[in-house]
Order: sequence, then structure tokens, then C-alpha cells
Amino acid sequence: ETRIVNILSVQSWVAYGHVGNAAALFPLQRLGAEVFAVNTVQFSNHPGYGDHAGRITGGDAVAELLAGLERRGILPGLDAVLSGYLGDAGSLDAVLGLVARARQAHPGLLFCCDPVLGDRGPGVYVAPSLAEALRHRAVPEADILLPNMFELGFLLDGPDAQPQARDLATLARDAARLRARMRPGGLVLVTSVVLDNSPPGTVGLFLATPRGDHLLYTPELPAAFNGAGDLLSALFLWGLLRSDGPARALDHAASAVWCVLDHTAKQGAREPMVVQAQDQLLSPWRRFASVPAVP
Ligand code: PXL
Repeated sequence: ETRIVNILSVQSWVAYGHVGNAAALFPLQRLGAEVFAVNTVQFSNHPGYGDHAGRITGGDAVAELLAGLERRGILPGLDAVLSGYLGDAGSLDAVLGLVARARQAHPGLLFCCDPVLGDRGPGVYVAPSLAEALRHRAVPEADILLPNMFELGFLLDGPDAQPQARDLATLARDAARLRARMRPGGLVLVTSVVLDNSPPGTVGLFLATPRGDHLLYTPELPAAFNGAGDLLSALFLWGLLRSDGPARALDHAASAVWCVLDHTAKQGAREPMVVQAQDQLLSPWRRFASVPAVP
């Protein structure tokens, strides 16, 4: 198989560290993908440091950049659109417009949407208009969604969401409800899964597919890393595009991310060491395998 995979990745950019496109671009290139990267913000560093410089690109500028890319004739050869942190609702509209036009040129195109909008501690941390647009406009167009447990609840029920699922049956039912609102054949990969009966010291990934659900636990690492989710979405999409099938794509992506973060933790670094640990992207030293999830 020699055909190059073409991915449009619309995410944030940081000069220092690895979140958003700074977590996805190099790994995808290292694996052999051609990536058209459009940056929804350009920051010095992730806002988690409490101090950062830079600004958001904004919906109008993102739309201009996407229109310029389209004029290069990329749509017929585009295999997937990957979106992450968007900055504002206008940027999501620009992405959805491009996805619609790309599907006319290539009906098999995959739209992989990481609905970055919030987390359990801080709650919704993007503009309410963006969060609502992800819930109402992005979900119906998505082939793949990667919500964390908080985002899963928000996408289903908005700001009045139930407390997050604590058992497998509830989680599976929630993921199935979300799948029903997506395009046919849609996949939901829920991240940061912790259930009442999870093995102690682990974090889970739950994958809902049309042919059944899968669950994978990895050992909790001594630190949490911003950008881990962005690396995971890129690698999971990559596996799907390589026709690995959803469960194998999950196994490989989870293993590679865990090995990169394990290396990072052992170095005492704060940002995922995607460059230094790049060999782990291709052949992770430790491999995790998902199991069928039976509630
Ligand atoms: O990892 C998601 C992400 C990416 N980029 C920026 C973010 C976040 C999450 O907060 O703020 C700029």
C-alpha cells in the first residue's frame, strides 16, 4: 500500500510544547501522512501554564485559509478532516462547510471531530456558542467523535447533563445515544473513562461501533499531560485510514500514546515528547489490547 493518506487537521498551534496541531502534525507526518494543517489559534504555549501570548485566528480567517486550500484542488484527494480545539463557533462553521464540499468530491471522506469543549473540573471552557454548535451542528456530520466523559454528557444533554456515567451499562447506553445522532456507521471513542468498577490505578477508553463495543484500560501515569487527547485522535484516525478496523486502531493508538507519555513522565517533562519518543509511534514497546465490552 503506497497511496499517500491526505488529512486536513484544523486545531490550535503552540510554539512551545505539544497540544493541538503541535501534538498531531509531526506524529502524522512521521507515520507517513500528508497533513494540511490549519491553525485555529497561535499561542506561545498552552493556556494551562497560567500565562500565554498570542491570539485566536477567528472564523473569518479560518474560512479564508480553507478556501485558499480548496483552490489548490485538495478536496478530491482528501481522506479525512480532523478537528480539535477550534477557538470560536465561526471556525466550526468553516470546517463543516469544507466537510460538506469535500464529501461531494469524495463520498468516503471521514470527519473525525474531537469535541474539545470542557472537562470535569473546569466545566465548559470554550465559548457557549461553540459548545452548542459542536452539540447541534458537528455531531450530525461526524463519522468519529472522541469526547471525554464530561463532553459525552454535554453533547447528549447540554448544560443540564446528568452526572457522568459510573457503570459500564450507563456508559454504553450514552455512547449508543450519541452514535444514533451521528452519520451511519459512526464511531464514538470515549476518553478518560473511570468507572466504579475500573481496575484501580487505570484510565479507560471505551469504543462504541456498529458491530459492538470495546474497552481498554491503561495504567495511570504519574502526571496528566495536555495534548494526550490530541495525539490520540490523530493516531486513532490514522489507524482507521489504514483500514486496521476500529478495535485494532484503538489498540495501536492507545499503546503509542501511553508509551510516548510514559517516556515523557520518566524524563520528568511536562509536554508530550513526540519528537524524542517518535519511534514509539510506529512500534510501541508496550502493547495494550481492547476487549469486547459486555455490560
Ligand atoms: O488539548 C486540547 C487543547 C488544545 N489547544 C488548546 C487548548 C486545549 C484544551 O484546553 O486550550 C489551545
